[in-house]
Amino acid sequence: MTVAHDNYPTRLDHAIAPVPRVDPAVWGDPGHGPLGQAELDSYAERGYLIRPNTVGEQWLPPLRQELERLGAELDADDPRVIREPGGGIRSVFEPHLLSDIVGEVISLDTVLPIARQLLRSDVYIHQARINMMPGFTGSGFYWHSDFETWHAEDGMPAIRAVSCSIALTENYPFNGSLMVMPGSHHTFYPCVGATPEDNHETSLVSQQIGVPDRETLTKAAEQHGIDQFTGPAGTALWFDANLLHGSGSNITPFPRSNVFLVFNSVENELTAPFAAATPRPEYLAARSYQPFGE
Ligand code: 6CS
Ligand code: FE
Repeated sequence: MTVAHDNYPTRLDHAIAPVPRVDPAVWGDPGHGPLGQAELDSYAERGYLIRPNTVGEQWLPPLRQELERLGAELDADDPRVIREPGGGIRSVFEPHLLSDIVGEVISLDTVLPIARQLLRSDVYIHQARINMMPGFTGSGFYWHSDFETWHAEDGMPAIRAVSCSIALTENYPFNGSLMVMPGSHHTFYPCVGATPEDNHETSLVSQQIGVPDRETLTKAAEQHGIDQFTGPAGTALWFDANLLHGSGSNITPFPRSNVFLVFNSVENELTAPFAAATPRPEYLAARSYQPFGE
């Protein structure tokens, strides 16, 4: 059996130097979708792109009502519902399968064509979630690369996935808005520490494994700086799977609720985990999917 070569070693027993990214940051060109050359160049360089009005005003009240409904209707012990230690809901996974309207957002002209263009292929939802970041109790997300987890624990071979985070409430500078290190996606930061069994049962609240050490984060922040994603509800932040990002806690009364749609290329389907004994559940990492119609 051929073992896929691992370009991105991580969860090691000793530290190794950062690894230059092997995969392109952008796979398509202006002829493949709605983004022009300038936007593609900016995304390739910085690892993210902000697109205002991705969902129009008319979508927001029904989407917010769906958040309320999902929070109220899902069983308390449903594993797709992650709760905040201080109370309230932190995340709901698979919202696109639980809510028709969230599912419809995926196929909007302002969403699906951009994912296909950036990844230059048909795409499927690797993971979708609503991060509620509730007022007063929203605890943050420590610095990490999503791809590091998706590679180590889900078996994602290449960096050919993109997240589309759509603000459902105003993302202010002060209510736990997403911070990114622009350009950090060009480097893969191997992490030290083996993946514990059933790691996702704790990592979705507080990620301890698969996060770069402070020296690495300090160098990355000094090299790249830190940008903050703020904007009105309806705005989308597209960001590369390997971009270092995180968010602070939210002690304001104003929730920062975003829906995250993670698109993976159909050319980049999951294999066996590269650094975990067993794959994570389907609601975190889809292994069966329906391609989207044209
Ligand atoms: O483990 C994951 O897949 C999730 N963890 C974080 C902190 N971001 C990406 C994703 O939601
Ligand atoms: Fe993340």
